[in-house]
Amino acid sequence: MGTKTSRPAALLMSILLLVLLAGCGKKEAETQDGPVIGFSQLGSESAWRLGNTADMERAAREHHFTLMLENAQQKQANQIAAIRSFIAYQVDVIVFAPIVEDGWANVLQEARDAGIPVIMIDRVINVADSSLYDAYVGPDHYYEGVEAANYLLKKADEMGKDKINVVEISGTEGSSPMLRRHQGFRERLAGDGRFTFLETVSGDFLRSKGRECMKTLLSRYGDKIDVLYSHNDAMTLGALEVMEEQGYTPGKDIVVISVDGEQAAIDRLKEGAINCVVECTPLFGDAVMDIAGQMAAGGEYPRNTHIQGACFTEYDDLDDLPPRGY
Ligand code: GYE
Repeated sequence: MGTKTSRPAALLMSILLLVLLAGCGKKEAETQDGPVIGFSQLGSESAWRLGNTADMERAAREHHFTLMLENAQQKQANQIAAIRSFIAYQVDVIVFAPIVEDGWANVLQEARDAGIPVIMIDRVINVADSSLYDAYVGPDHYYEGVEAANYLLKKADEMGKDKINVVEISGTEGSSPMLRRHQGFRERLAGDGRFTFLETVSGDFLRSKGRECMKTLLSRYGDKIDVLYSHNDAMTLGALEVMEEQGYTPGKDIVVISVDGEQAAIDRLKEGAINCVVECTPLFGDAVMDIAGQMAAGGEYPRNTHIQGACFTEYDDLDDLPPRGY
């Protein structure tokens, strides 16, 4: 794969560099030795995302790989441009976290035509030919929705009501966590007559929009709301502020279910303001770099690596939970 310096030649150059740098420490030589990874990160919308970016940078450093990082600031067009620049640069491996599911076929075909392997991380895409990407590393967002519903089923038994009104603040429109967290939740609860789904509004995974969404939902439904299901902690934290400003006690007046597991949300879960946080860890940089290393070396690697999360609820003892790291 690739039109760059051949492996033996690269190896020889590295050895020469190592010999030359032996007297002044070999760290620099090592960092130049590994493959070049072009990484298109989708944005910086949440603590989850910042944690993911930082973990990818750490893992690349520790693997002695060179990471070219482009932040798309929440725009698919920027991601496509970044991937094209990685192709022009002839990186060894392309990694991307797709902001939405649709619209990737052309640029992935270009990467394939250039002979550059592609690792999709975090979110998934909707493409007719799934061989257009070579590997996936990330969570299973459908299962996260199911986990959220599993908690709610238990809570509903405890509540003992025969009518429970649910509102939902969803993530970025057309993104796989938004679509799958919704779908998994709804499918798991389907057929249980206790639940009424009042409305789903999109908060784009942003804390500020989580605030706005909660304001809208409270103005429309007020005291009728029994449960908030929010697709990420950032939006949940914004929504909690609004509930408190309006005199509600989150966790009691309104059952709050969130996804991610960032430190701030776990703190509010321990206080009782959130009832359940489905964990979705962003700390999978090592798995990505291991696969990238194998790809660059022409070795074997798994096509799908699913990162399994836990589910933290008000029923668990969380005293010994280590610091979250994001
Ligand atoms: O839940 C959210 C972030 O794609 C899993 O994106 C990720 C989601 C995560 O903005 O906080």
